[in-house]
Amino acid sequence: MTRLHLPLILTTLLQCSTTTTTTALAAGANTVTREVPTSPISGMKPGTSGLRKKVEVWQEGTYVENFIQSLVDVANDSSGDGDLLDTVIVAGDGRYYNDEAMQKIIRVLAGNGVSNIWIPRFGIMSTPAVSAAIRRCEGGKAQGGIVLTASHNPGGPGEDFGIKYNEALGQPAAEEFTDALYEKTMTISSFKTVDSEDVDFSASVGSTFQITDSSTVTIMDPFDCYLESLKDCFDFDKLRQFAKRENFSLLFDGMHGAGGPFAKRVLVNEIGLPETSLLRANPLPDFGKGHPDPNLTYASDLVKKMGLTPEGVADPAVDIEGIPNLGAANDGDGDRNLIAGKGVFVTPSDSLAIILDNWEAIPHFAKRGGPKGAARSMPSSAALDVVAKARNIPFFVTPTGWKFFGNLMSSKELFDNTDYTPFLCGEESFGTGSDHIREKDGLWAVLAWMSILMKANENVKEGDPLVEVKDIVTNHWAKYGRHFYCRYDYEGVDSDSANDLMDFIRNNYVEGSADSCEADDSSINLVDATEFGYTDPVDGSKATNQGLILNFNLSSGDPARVVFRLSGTGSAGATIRMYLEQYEKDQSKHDQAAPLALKDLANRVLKVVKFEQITGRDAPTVIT
Ligand code: VG1
Ligand code: CO
Repeated sequence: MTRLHLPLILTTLLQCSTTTTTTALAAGANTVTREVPTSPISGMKPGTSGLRKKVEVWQEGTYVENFIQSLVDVANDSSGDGDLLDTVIVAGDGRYYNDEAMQKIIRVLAGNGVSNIWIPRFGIMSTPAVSAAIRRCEGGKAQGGIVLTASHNPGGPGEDFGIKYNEALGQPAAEEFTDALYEKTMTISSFKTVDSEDVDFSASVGSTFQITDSSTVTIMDPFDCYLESLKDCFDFDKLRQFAKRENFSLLFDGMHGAGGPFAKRVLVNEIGLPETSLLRANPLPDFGKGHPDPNLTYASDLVKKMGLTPEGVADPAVDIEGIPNLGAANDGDGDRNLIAGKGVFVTPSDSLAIILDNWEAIPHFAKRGGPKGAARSMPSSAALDVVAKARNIPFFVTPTGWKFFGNLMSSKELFDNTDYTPFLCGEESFGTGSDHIREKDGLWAVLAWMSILMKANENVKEGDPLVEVKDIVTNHWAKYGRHFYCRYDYEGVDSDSANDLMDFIRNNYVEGSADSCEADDSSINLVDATEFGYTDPVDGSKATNQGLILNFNLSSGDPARVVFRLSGTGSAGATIRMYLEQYEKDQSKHDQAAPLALKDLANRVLKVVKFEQITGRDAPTVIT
């Protein structure tokens, strides 16, 4: 099945232009293509989202060239109709090695005859902005985007670098593409490149660099097309008014990732919030030595400023008054989001469900009569399902990774199947988004929550106390029940032990029986266990081994669930993720901290799967 180069039949495309001025700067015109012999390098298998390795691995020899040549070959092969890769965006999240890798990529693309190479000014763009630019810039002319990021993984020497590819509709490359790419990396014998000079990424927008007779680099505006797509989703005029309200304030933590400049452009320049609303909005190659993952542990500054403890509950020692109404953070490439209110942390699974239930507040949905489809990744909580059922919205449960949402969102435009747009989807790992693009979108989530707050305060007079995030969340739980949720991550586990754990669960409880599990005095009983597999409802493609699900029964009669998965985004060893979820309909019990509410379930499941015995680990690295 070919997915590249299908005729674009998008109706909402805007003619965002990449060129405003054209200064032809000859950096190496007439440069002759060289074919350089190389040999396969093992381990270039993309994971959940692109290929991530230690930066030193990428720096070695022709690692970048081998990977990019293989990528170009697959893109060309998969076009099916001989329509070769012609227009490509290359952008990164600004992490260490960004610029050097980009220069190498430009040469390989030019060596392969790619005519138009679009580079954002300074080389930096968030992942959602790349997705928007592929879809909209110059009428959706780009056939793909090469994104240099390891997302939420730390950057700098000794840390991670990564590359992922987005296809013609702005969607992360499907498994079919990445599998073929991996195959190519195993058989590669040469790559094509040119000996051109470096391109100056700081040149003004619209500058063009002639790399060869047939290849040009154009410096593009990173913001325009993305901004247009957000303006289609939200009412910027009204948000600007709301931002002026005397008792409204917002705090956004860019974590020194690529999302910062976009937050500045959108929240400050467009919506009019003061610059003091931004923390760490300047991208840094090592993310200021931080871990650019917006969760309770790594976004600890913001969490504290929102009046929260590291467990995500209100800190009684903090006066709620001085706290911003809305707090948010992005990850390294700006596609994740953390949402908090005064003394309240909104779990990503709850955030998704609440956005669905409040679609009337978001013009992208409201002006088209509400969402026609919704989806969550399997390990995310069932909070979304409950709302979707109540509101009669078709919903889907997909494997982990944004690429699995792509077909659902493009069902009509790619396959002439059922139209599920407008579409809302998300993951427990702080990812939320809609069909305005084909990636999760950190800023979109911030504007969605600001829009929800704005609507909730429509009739609140200037100067009166505002309806807060906390009110919205607690009302939601009262209406639908609460899905207590948290995730334990065990990082740096020895790969064999991690596989042993999965095998133990699979052999004993999935293929064996839940009865083999000894009861104890906790009254938390294993009901059954399954392994998640997925058949894409749109194109029928299959994904297997997508996580082990253990279903429990609590003494209250409410269901509980624990999922085990191995991470596909790490660059060394294994990370075991354990996702805990427990439903509670009794409103009087909704006020507990999630990690506390889930403690008994955690203890029980760790015993059931003999966790410590098999992995040697007695505590998680991070609880989110
Ligand atoms: C993790 C998350 C997953 C997310 C992926 C990419 O994958 O669990 O939900 O889609 O990261 O997000 P894994 O395989 O490590 O669990 V990002 O913002 O790092 O591109
Ligand atoms: Co990311």
